Amino acid sequence: MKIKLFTHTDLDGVGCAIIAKLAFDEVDVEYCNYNEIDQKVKDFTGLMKFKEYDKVYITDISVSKEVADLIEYSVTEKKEYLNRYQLIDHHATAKWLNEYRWAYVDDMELSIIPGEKVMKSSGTSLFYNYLWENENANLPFALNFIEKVRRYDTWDWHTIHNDNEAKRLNDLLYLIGRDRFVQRFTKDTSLRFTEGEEMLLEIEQTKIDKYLETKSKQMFKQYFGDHLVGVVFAEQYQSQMGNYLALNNEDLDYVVMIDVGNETVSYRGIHDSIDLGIIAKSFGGGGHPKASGSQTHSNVKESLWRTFVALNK
Ligand SMILES: [Mn+2]
Repeated sequence: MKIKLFTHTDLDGVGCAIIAKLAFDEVDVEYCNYNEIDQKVKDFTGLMKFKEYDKVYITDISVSKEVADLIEYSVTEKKEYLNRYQLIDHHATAKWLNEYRWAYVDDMELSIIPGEKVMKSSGTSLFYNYLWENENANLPFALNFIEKVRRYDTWDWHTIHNDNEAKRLNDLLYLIGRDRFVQRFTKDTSLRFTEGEEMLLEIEQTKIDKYLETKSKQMFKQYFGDHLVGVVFAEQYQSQMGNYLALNNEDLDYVVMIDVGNETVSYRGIHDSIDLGIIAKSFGGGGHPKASGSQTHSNVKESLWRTFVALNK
């Protein structure tokens, strides 16, 4: 089977790439950010590139209504294309896509923990279970790897399990890079870190601790509507930082991390009463109630410069 995979760039999206490579012989992976996915899938579909593949998967990320309609229109042209696309996502903000027969979006799934019925889902776990049930794929047993990815992505590692291994798995991805990470876990899905990996992780943790401390000092507090928001400019470790800052500043409703260089904004919170998925959506982004993201405007860098010049005149 020749597979095309559009997947997200984070650990959960990369986890989907690993699952695809475990399940199929030939996989063309395209990693996409929220701001790229629509254009990439649109071009691919518009140029009828799906004809070159047995199956096209879109995992851990979703497409706009316009692109969804384009897919729908393209696959109904011929009967053989009807099942060519499959989108699998776990972001609650994408649930509306379930009206398309090729989309499967669920933010919850059956729990692997005895006594608990449901748990938050992840792209990787939904994709693995989907392939297991629907594609008869020859998948190895990778439950531990999948569960660590899920725990990291849903932040369950922190809020429920206190599972540092899940966090270290994510650290390792950014330390060794996407391609090496995919290669490493396609070969061996076990989480026994090698001596070299252990050392990298240890050095990294020292760096992270220092960075969080610095950013904590740089953060400023601002009202946005009724909410008191902590704002920080940061280019790294947004997930850990958001959680760290939210936990250490109980007066804050949530934390906003702006990465000017990459033109991204991350929202993190710990309060049940605030849905950051909705707040990010109002800025053209999306995500979960306690962790979401959007893009900055592409002229933010220039406006910062202009403001700086104006203020110093
Ligand atoms: Mn995910």
